Amino acid sequence: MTESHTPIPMFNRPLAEDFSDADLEVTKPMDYAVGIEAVEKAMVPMEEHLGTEKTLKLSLTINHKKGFDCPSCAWANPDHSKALEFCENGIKNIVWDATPVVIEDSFWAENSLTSMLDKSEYWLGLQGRITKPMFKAEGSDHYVPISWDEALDKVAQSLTSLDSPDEAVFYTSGKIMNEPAFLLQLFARAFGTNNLPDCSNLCHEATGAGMTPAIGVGKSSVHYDDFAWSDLVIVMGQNPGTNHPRMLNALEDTKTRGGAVVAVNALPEASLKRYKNPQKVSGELGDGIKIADQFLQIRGGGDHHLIQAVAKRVLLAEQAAPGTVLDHDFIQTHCDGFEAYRDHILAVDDAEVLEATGLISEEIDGLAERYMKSEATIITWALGITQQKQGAATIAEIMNLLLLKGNIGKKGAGASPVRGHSNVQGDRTMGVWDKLPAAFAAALEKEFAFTPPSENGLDSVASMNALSEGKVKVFMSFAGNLVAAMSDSALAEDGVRNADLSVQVATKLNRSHIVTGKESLLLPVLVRAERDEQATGLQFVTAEDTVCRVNMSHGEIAPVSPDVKSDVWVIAELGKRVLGASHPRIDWQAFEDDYDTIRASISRVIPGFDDFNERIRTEKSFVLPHPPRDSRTFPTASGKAQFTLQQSEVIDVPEGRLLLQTLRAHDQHNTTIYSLNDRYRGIRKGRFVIFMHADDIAERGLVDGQTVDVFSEWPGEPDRVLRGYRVVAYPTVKGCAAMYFPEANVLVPRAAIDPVCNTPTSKQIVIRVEAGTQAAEGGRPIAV
Ligand SMILES: Nc1nc2c(c(=O)[nH]1)N[C@H]1C(S)=C(S)[C@@H](COP(=O)(O)OP(=O)(O)OC[C@H]3O[C@@H](n4cnc5c(=O)[nH]c(N)nc54)[C@H](O)[C@@H]3O)O[C@H]1N2
Ligand SMILES: Nc1nc2c(c(=O)[nH]1)N[C@H]1C(S)=C(S)[C@@H](COP(=O)(O)OP(=O)(O)OC[C@H]3O[C@@H](n4cnc5c(=O)[nH]c(N)nc54)[C@H](O)[C@@H]3O)O[C@H]1N2
Ligand code: SF4
Ligand SMILES: [Mo]
Repeated sequence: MTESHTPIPMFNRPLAEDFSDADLEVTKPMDYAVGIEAVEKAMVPMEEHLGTEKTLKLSLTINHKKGFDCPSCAWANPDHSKALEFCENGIKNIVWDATPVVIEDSFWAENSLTSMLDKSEYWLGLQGRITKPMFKAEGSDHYVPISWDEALDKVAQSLTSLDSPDEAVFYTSGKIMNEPAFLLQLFARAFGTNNLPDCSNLCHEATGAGMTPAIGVGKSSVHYDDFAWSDLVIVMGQNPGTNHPRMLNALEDTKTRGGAVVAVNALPEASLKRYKNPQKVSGELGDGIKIADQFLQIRGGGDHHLIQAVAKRVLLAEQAAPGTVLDHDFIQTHCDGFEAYRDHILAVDDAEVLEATGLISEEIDGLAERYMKSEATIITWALGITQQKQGAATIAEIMNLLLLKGNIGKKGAGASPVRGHSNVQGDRTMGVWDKLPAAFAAALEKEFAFTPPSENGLDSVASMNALSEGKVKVFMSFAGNLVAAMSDSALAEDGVRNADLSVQVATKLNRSHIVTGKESLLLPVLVRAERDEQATGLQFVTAEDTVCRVNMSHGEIAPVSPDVKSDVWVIAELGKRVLGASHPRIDWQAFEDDYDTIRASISRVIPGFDDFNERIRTEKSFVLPHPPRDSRTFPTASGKAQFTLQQSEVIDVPEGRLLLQTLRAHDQHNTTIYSLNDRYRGIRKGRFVIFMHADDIAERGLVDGQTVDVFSEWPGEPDRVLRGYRVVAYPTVKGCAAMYFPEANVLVPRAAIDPVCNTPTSKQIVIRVEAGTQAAEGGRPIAV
């Protein structure tokens, strides 16, 4: 295998040589997901790129008790694993990470930062692994190599010379594991700040905000096996075939045991129709299995009204035949607030529901019938629900509906948010949060003998706003790409340029490495598949999946370079330099040498991790306690599950405008673009497309395939524009359009947030589409 900095496209044969959208191909969307070709799509490039030996080693150890945790999504392993526990998109992530292609020194000399501003995320990622710490001096347009010692001394010096610890911000994504996450929050708090924004703020923040007031816990209340025992699974605002592919196995289990699946989505996603399980003969050779027994194609942002309308039908049926519909025992024994909730829901305006959802009454009747008949219902959701102005309110409403029939703490039933990054849930459990609950603060104080700051820190949106205002001097990021992932990315870029120092701890190049503070450091770390050797030997780390199971993970292959360190090592080295003298009870050297010492501290600080080291070694994985799930105990203020009253709101879309959602293509992981294809939606070799309903295209005097400009509007602000997009006629709801994230973040106004949890409303943007004159240029669309 050659090592060079020539980009080697991995999943896109024939290649999109010039990285432009000139060759875009559009075909009919598919009506099934996965199948044997999905495995081929992943395995052939894996073998070509990594060789047979690495391919075998990685594919047999991914998601296995003695192997490593898939770095892609947070979907759970079944309680009883099969020989092969991976999917096409997990493999893509691993090949992307474990590539032998590295960035050579000549690359940095040849490519100035300014010249790379024109490049796409796809191009940046294809350059290969970062293998050396790099430094960009103030006024310079190039990164140059720097030693680890010098790099870490620079960070330490910048941090210790700040006027206040709150001038520093430490961003993380859920790509980092429990052990580094625990150390990162410890470092920030011992340093004196709760400025710990994370990708959750942009993702599932609404889930915690909606669930916690209802049941006292903001995490999934189901076990993996509950899917098999469920009578009804309602999948809302989620595209499992692309973003959680092995969830289709769990839905197949539901169907096989006689349960039903209802999908609620703005788009007719292929995986919600049929699933061909590549590990079953019927999946490989036959038609596979039908997934959704009922599909509700909902208008963007209409889910809150839908849930209220279902609840109203349930309550009316109960009134008509008292004692036959609701779970009265559960409501009486375990819940508070039922009467007020009932009166509130009975007043729901039916006409408003139809307007907001775009559904017909019979469709809602059908779902309500299914819900009433089901003895055990699971509701799952993802970003179609959370990235809305009413995100937290909708989730609170989902909890109300579940409580009506006692669907919490019952076999086959529950609330199941399906999270994003593989360890995003674990990072929050480890305390990565801009808020610091009092009990967590007290436990940190007891363990490490310092008083953590009590005032809330900055979340992601607030951090970016503070950067724009020049209030953040040091911006440090682990495993993220915030300038691309953040709403109003043009504003985000200007903000980061205000920082004195930006520090990116990362594996491969992304936009946030090119758009920097005055000084900038790029610090290369191991990927999950690589072995992590420290002073006491080989280390392992842990991650928590979306159903609260903590899994062990050890890397299998040799690191790409000896200069690539672990996330733990980077934080511990910084800890020694910045806090070594002032915080003697924090033994950074011990943490760095032996990760068992980190887990020992976690077991004393965080409930549910008792005997962490022993249990993870003997059991390899264990499920964290969840009082509502385990014993119908509700850690709310009242000690009961709480019905809450949520106000619904119909989104105002002015005449002639459309409601835009921004979403993922099949060949991307967030801001990492594996190829320019989106197979299930029929898109090849291009990303600068806008999916629109045929009538919306015609009404604007446009034609399918035409080049357009897309403007987003926000009261009192100038329009944001992306030019040079291609119109694709697509079966969306009329009035609703879709474009790919992260490019479309140029259009998301910074002020567009869910007021409850400050999450950008990335699925709810008012836009105007006009005939365009310019084509997209090079790797990037033209943003004005
Ligand atoms: N391969 C791959 N896997 C991933 C990721 C990835 O980028 N690539 N990202 C990871 C991360 S961090 C996350 S958070 C998850 C994201 O997983 P998803 O939430 O599945 O991600 P999106 O692509 O944003 O898709 C959102 C879905 O919501 C639907 N939708 C949009 N608006 C509405 C609405 O108003 N109502 C309803 N009911 N539906 C709506 C869209 O049509 C789409 O199907 O995936 C994780 N897994
Ligand atoms: N418009 C719009 N915006 C969105 C969304 C949307 O749907 N629409 N989705 C939002 C969501 S759900 C999320 S989660 C965010 C995602 O935003 P982020 O989490 O900030 O972005 P990622 O693209 O996941 O960051 C990946 C980078 O992590 C680095 N990396 C990979 N593995 C490791 C590792 O093990 N250690 C370290 N230190 N670095 C590593 C690589 O360099 C890679 O470039 O975007 C959000 N933004
Ligand atoms: S479903 Fe998610 S965690 Fe599982 S193998 Fe696929 S990408 Fe990895
Ligand atoms: Mo996410």
